[in-house]
Amino acid sequence: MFVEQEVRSLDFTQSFVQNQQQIHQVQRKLEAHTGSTEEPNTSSTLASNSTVKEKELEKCPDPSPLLVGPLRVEFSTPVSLDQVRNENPALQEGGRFKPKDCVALQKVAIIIPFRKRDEHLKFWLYYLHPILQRQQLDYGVYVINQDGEETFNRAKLLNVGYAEALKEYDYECFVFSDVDLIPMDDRNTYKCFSQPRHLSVSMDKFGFRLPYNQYFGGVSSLSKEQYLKINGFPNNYWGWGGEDDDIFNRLSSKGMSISRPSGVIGNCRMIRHERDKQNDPNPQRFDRIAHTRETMHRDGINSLSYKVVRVEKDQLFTKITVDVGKP
Ligand SMILES: [Mn+2]
Repeated sequence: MFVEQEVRSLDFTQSFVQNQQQIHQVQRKLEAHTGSTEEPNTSSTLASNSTVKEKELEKCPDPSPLLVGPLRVEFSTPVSLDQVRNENPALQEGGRFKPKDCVALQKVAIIIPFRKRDEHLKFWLYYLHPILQRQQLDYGVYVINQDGEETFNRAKLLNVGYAEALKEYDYECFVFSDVDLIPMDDRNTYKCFSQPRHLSVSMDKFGFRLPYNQYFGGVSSLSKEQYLKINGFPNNYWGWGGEDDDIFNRLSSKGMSISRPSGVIGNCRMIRHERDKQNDPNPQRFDRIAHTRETMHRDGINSLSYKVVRVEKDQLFTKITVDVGKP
């Protein structure tokens, strides 16, 4: 069972200012380690080099000493991709990073279901890349873009992200994040725990509380083992809602419980937006949720089918455009 340390009461204004200074120090440290091009950017060379290095390097300390705590998060000033690229020079093609001085505790694929939310994605990249680097994770960012104009299918896109990320690298942990959710504290580590983790526990949208105890939406993490134990996620939730409750049902039917960060560590902000087109509430969701236990063994990663339309590699992310079919 996971027990998080109690959070001290903090003077937020003061700690923000302090944090900004610390962040700049950390950023300089990260930059000091880049600039060399000794490693050609091919996956086979990277893999063999890192095997040699990992024998010499020690494991990164847990928690990371680079963490600064509460963060200021706001969306009034737009950010550009070039700005984010310039501010994160340690990133490798495809939105990949691993710490240079120690072996990351986990290899984490971050999966973002996506369609026409470029403005949100910029904020996500702007805030998350520095946080994930300070958390000293060996990570990659995968934006899974649903092609076409059919009804949105969040959970199927998450399954696609799991499958596609594993084709690239030996990830052991998967963080599934909505594109519009930003953590307000970098101690909320985007990694996996002994139980499935719900990371977006106190969203501003819900008055910084859980909307209900079984809520598993927003941002969550599952180890590869936890994910396979539940046969991944459902592929047949078209439109808004229900798929997160289905995932919760899968987890609880397999005897797992939900781990969550405590106190202010779980605070996060959602970027305000109107409801997307082709993502109306799914009227079938209640009926589907009621039958998760019967359907989960035939509907999941074992029944996943899709077509990759396009793969784009940016310094900040790997964008995979997929045809997931229609209801
Ligand atoms: Mn939203």
